[in-house]
Amino acid sequence: MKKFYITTPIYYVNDIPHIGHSYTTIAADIAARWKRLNNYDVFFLTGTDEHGAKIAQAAKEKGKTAQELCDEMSEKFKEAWSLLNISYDDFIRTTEARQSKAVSQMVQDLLDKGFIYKKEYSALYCVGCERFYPEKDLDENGCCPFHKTKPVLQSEENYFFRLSSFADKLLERISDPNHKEHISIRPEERKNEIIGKIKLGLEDVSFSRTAIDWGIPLPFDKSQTVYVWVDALINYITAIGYPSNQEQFNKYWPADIHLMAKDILWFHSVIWPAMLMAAQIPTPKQVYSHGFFTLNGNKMSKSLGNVISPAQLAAKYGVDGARYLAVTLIPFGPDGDISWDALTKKYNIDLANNLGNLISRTIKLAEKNFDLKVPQTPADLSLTNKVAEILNENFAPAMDNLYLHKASESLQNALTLINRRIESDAPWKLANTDLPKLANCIYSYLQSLNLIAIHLLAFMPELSKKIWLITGASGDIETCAKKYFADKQIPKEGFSPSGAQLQTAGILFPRI
Ligand code: ME8
Repeated sequence: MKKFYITTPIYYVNDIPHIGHSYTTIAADIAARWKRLNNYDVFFLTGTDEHGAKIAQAAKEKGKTAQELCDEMSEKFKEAWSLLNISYDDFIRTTEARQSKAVSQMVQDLLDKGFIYKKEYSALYCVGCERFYPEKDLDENGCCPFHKTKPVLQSEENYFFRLSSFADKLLERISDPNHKEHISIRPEERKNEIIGKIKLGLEDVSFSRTAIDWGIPLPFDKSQTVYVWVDALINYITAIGYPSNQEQFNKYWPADIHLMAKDILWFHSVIWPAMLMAAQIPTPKQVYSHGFFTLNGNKMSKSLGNVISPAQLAAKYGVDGARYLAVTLIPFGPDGDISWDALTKKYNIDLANNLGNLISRTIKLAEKNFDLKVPQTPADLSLTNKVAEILNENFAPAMDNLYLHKASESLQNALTLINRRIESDAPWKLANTDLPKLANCIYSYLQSLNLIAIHLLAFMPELSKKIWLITGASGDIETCAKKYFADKQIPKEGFSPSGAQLQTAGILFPRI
């Protein structure tokens, strides 16, 4: 069995989860579910980033200890992911003992191998990003490009990591797809940005802090804590067993996809692989930076009061509706803008009209004319085969490349094909004129809907199961989906055998 290890960033616990965190996590969940349906042994990791100045400051402002804040907020992330039906295999917190053990081991190893040294340093620090900024990387007002705040000058004696020695090796691995340890950075534009930046030269990076005590102490100098980003990146190997569970570590490492937005691509595609190379650990196979979105043209922020929470999304569109809409509204890759209006429009078109109406029309016809049963008719899979053709050609490749918007486009094309067929069949006229033809039509719509449900499963796990039941399909949907994705064979009698009991659908997607 092939393995697939996918990670989300571990999110800062200074604030509650919002639609930005949900976006990455839902996308990773869909990728993980898709791979499981394709018979991969999947490990899907998410978690929370709990050390550093930002968290210590937030705790102070809220009148709590840092640990109290971390305990409370990591629960909020878990609650959000439980609400959104996120099927993670592990949720890691950087304040756990397994993390401090792994971080200490890795940092000591890097020191022993000669990649860490001490030096006096003075530079501008953005607490929001938890990083130093060279002046050239600030915007025209001298502010951090992400937080729009002025970084503060910090002078410390820190331990440094010899990042500068890895420029050539990184360029080789990133640029050459035939390199045996190729690091694929996606999308292409982001890869080119990273290559361009590495070519400008890499400076060594600070690896520790003296002024921040909310962190993991350096094993070889307890007066300093490990820099929060170093701590955070190591989570990806801690969770699968580094350094003690070698067997599990070897099973899942290297990561197949580290998923995130562009704000933190540099850490994942440059600093993290360099740390791994220094420690002689294989580098990740792919670093995927999806788009960073704005809301009605604005950055989401508490002060603007425009933050959308996972609960608000789920309350408006249902959990499965929220999952589908969040990741398919804008193309997955480039930056984009989202709004409640655009989400609702897509909900009404894709889900209420194209899918919801199709199901309710089909079930009503069967209820009225065939006693709410799959009609008795010779198995005719011609329509279903056409639906399969569209999906085979476009859906699977889109999913494999994480083009989630393209996958949804292909589903919508398949639904349009079925809806057009209904329009041309005009089955509502057949009840009095041609009952065998009506039986054939309803049978065809039901089989096609089953195929749609199988393909929607990674996006909408609960609603797909419901559609499967409503349409009288036999067997467990996940087992049938796995079998279908393995051999692409629709069962001879269809998924819903003639005579099977259907269920009244109600309104699955009420129009908003
Ligand atoms: O950076 N659009 O955590 P973080 C798209 N702890 N994605 C968004 C988004 C938006 N507007 N806003 C947030 C950290 N995200 C570190 C990570 S990993 C070793 C350490 C998502 O809480 C996106 O995935 O600031 C982005 O990269 C991440 O949240 C940043 O989360």
